[in-house]
Amino acid sequence: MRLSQYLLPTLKENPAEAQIASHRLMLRAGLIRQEAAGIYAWLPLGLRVLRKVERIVREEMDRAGAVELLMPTLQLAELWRESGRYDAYGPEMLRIVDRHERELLYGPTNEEMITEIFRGYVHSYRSLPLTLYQVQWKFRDEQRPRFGVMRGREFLMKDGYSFDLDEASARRSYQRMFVAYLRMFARMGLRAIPMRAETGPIGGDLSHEFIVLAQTGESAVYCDQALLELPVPGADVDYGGELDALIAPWTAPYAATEDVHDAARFECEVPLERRVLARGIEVGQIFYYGTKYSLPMKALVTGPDGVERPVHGGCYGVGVSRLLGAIIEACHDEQGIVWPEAVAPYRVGLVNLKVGDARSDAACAAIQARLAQAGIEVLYDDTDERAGAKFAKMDLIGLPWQLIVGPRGLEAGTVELKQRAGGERRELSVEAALAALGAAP
Ligand code: 5CA
Repeated sequence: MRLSQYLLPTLKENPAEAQIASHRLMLRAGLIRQEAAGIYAWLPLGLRVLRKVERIVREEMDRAGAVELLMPTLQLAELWRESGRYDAYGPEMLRIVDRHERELLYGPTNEEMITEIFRGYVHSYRSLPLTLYQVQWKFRDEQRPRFGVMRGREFLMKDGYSFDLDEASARRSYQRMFVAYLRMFARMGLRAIPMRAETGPIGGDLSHEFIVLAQTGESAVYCDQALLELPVPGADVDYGGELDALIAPWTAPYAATEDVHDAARFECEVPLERRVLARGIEVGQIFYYGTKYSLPMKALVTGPDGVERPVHGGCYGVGVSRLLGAIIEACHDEQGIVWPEAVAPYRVGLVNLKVGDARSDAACAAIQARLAQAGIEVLYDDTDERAGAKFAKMDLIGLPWQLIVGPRGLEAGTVELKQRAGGERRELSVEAALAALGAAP
């Protein structure tokens, strides 16, 4: 992609309304634009990151055996009256009336709708367990939308829902999601720690929040240092097998958000030198809620004994748009964002220091073609800005690699390869630079 034909509205100054680094950098790097309080347009560069995060989420959900579908953003109020949540949900729910005076709402979550879909098709234990998920926009009319995409009103969520015949089987579905979550956040370059949590308006008796430690996090959290060092399960995890042994090291050490924190237990169980008192960002939450929705909504399945019973459910949320904020909080420096490779909008930024110089233009065009051939995503700065501005912009948008090409270097037969993380620079021949990026001849 050529920058001269792109939309990348970067800002030199810090926007006054942004209080935390990720919000500042998302606005400055031209990733998002605020359209209303807590409502954002995703600009081209931001959308690319959002798509990469979504992709990792999908890959790990699919690996764990979940099946994707897509539900509408608008739902009938009737459906929520069945579960009793229409009135209970309060002012966070955006309520809408259509031209036929029918009451609708913009979904803040989808337990009711997925239960309605499930009961329409599934009636036997033979079809269980079943875990369905979607990646869809949600709306919650938060009283204080803030910190950009961290607490938005419209936000992108991955919401998954499991259906099982009994509690024991439902707990296994919960465990599969638990492991999938450990993997997906690690792949994005984050360490997310599962912490016991309250269930709130979703309901149920078992819940974990997945928390990324960050000074700017919204909640205070308490945990054992051991959780910061545990290895994350590999891609070869057997989701069909027993997951107890894999999960135990993550659930045994103390970890709790402030809502459920027990200071006496914390001090008794965790030696002083291993106590972590920090703030955290909740990037996901999982719940087992049993028959909370299947009972009132009559989602019944027949067991092997021929007896009908309400299906056992759990739900599994990931804050997909919030994750961009969390990743930036964890991965930035004074100059800007430092994207982990797995979610970077482009892998390489190609900088032409002298656009209009025939030799530089030709070298850049050839490099761009070679990178494209090797399937490496490249953003080519072919604008006529001065070098200093180009360098600052590349550092701000945080692509993992910068390939800097100018007449002086070409004269000597070299280009410069800079790694954004750490800032290491190397003068290399074009071929060596391409090889270093994985684009061998
Ligand atoms: N029904 C369940 C999960 S399927 C649910 O709604 N869970 S939740 O309320 O915990 O939301 C799931 C995730 O969405 C949260 O962990 C958080 O990462 C993200 N999220 C929640 N509210 C917001 C918001 N206002 N802005 C951005 N992300 C949010």
